[in-house]
Amino acid sequence: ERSYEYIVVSRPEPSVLLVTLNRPKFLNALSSPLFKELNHALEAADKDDSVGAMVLTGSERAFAAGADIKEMKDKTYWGQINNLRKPLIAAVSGYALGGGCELALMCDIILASPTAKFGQPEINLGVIPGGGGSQRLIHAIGKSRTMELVLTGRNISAQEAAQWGMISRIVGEGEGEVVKEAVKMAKEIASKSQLAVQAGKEVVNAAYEMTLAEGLRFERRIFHGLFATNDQKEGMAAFAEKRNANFTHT
Ligand code: CO8
Repeated sequence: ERSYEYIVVSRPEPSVLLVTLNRPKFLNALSSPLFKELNHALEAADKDDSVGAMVLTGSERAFAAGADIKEMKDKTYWGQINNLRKPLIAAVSGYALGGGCELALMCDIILASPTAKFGQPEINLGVIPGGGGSQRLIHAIGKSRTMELVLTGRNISAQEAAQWGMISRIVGEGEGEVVKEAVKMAKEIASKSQLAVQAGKEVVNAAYEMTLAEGLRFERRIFHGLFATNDQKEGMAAFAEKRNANFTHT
């Protein structure tokens, strides 16, 4: 355990880790020290058997307004979030711009409050997205809309992001609603077989890297592999016996 300066880590449920970005004065601009702490906390939770799923959020005003423009030097620390085996849910309120939008896109599921604003304003700084935005947006919202965001730097509302399929859905009105909903979802995910959850995440993500034929073979192989687990036997027995499954994650 260590204490953090730029993030707040809590356990709103025994099985859920909540990470709150905490540089409110700078709209959670993603500095290297912040990113180091974020990576440290997420990696520790990924290894912690008591954590089933994670939620990442910011403040009401900003999820994150981008990489720290005033710093912008060593940016080699983004990759690690992609290596997490456990699901990470983004709960977005306010600005998710530039690196903040890219950080949300690195998460497995995005929930947003009605105040959320997404965008890739790098073009206004004389650069382009550098944290995967151009590539991940293509998968999420298609070419024309990605081009529009990347080339004009315009922000889109939560409403547009939902219509465009970039986020799962818009949650509630009240302050903190989106975090509550994300924690609820994380708790539900954490109640499943963690072997199946991690397998599900792995095969969905494989679609980014593989052809359809390769992806179908990969899915089939992982699916068959799960039949060697106790959780598969328990899950199917519980269904037949009309009771809740008691997964042991083995
Ligand atoms: N970096 C550093 N500081 C920031 C950032 C940022 N991205 N965003 C806001 N801040 C600071 C402001 O400078 C201000 O600080 P101060 O009080 O010392 O002046 C404070 O936060 C509050 O911000 P504002 O006063 O500007 O608040 P407003 O409500 O007026 O405006 C905006 C909010 C519209 C969000 C505005 O702050 C803004 O435009 N921010 C910058 C958005 C942006 O351009 N983001 C993209 C950054 S580039 C990037 O993310 C590239 C990622 C590359 C990843 C590479 C990986 C390898």
